[in-house]
Amino acid sequence: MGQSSIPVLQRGDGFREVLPEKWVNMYRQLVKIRSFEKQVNELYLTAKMPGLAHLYIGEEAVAVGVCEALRTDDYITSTHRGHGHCLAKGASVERMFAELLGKAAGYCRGKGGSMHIADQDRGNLGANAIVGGSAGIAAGAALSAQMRGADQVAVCFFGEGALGQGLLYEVMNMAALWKLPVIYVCENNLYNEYTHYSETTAGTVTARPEAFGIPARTIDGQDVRAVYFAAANCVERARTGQGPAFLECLTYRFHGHFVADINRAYYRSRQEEQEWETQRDPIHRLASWLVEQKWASAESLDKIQAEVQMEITAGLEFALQAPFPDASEVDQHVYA
Ligand SMILES: Cc1ncc(C[n+]2csc(CCOP(=O)(O)OP(=O)(O)O)c2C)c(N)n1
Repeated sequence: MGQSSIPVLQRGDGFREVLPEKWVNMYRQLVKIRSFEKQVNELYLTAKMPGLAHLYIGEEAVAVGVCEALRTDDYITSTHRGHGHCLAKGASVERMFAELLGKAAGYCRGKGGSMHIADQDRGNLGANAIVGGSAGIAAGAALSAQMRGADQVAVCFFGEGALGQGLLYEVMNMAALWKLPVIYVCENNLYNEYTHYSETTAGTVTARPEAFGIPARTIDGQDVRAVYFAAANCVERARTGQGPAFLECLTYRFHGHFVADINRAYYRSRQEEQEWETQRDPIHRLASWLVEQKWASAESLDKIQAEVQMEITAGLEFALQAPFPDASEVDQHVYA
């Protein structure tokens, strides 16, 4: 298939079509993910959480922009850096903290932890510790929707590190051939663990889906407005039987690869980190825009921050007090 026959994804610049309340709600979602993740970091640093976690701080606009374009019954598949996807798809803070702390009230009865949270009531088919592993699950979910004649779509979130996994190309081929309603969202945060992606990735990211005839766009993943409109465009195509699409979202994780990756100087500079934190913070960007549009005041945004913090504190308190699963169920709900 030649380059010229690839359908073009629209730009979708009609910001004013979206009600102000929706943008304000997106602000709340961004703040919720940020506050949740800060608390997770704190739990790790104070040795209250077993295991580890990969923080999503800095990348929040990707999950929020995409999930705001979805319905509750649409599917997502997630990654090892999945808390943001979960929350953006509507997961409860209480049950997420409970899962991280190994409590029975957690999404997997405390037996999955950070990298295995799934929330099937909201279409979240789960985080995945296998880089690229969720690509097959997203294709399966999209195929099932197509076979049932449902108009659900499936979003496959993955980091640019997954571009090195063969499965992704196998399923993109099938998705293109069968016009599956799947949207590939590549969160390009520049680093595969501690290696810059330019050292692992030949050519461009978008040339890869385009080789299968899948329309692709590179967008600013720090701008929730750009993400939302691009995602809404892909969702509409997929829902109306026009097949898969691919978004490369340029983003950055403000923290380390995982919570213990504190000294990062050997693979990226403090100056680079500071530039992203000060100039490309998705929360600050949306806040400034909302104030500029007079759709929110600095005070009303502060109030949202305070409300979210209360929700996080209450969710954590619930999880700290919650019981562990009974020892008698140690071999239940697990597969080997
Ligand atoms: C199949 C597989 N290979 C290697 C790993 C170890 N690993 C965990 S995260 C990671 C890097 C992933 O980078 P990327 O996909 O860009 O996601 P990011 O961590 O940047 O969000 C690697 C290699 C793994 N979990 N799965």
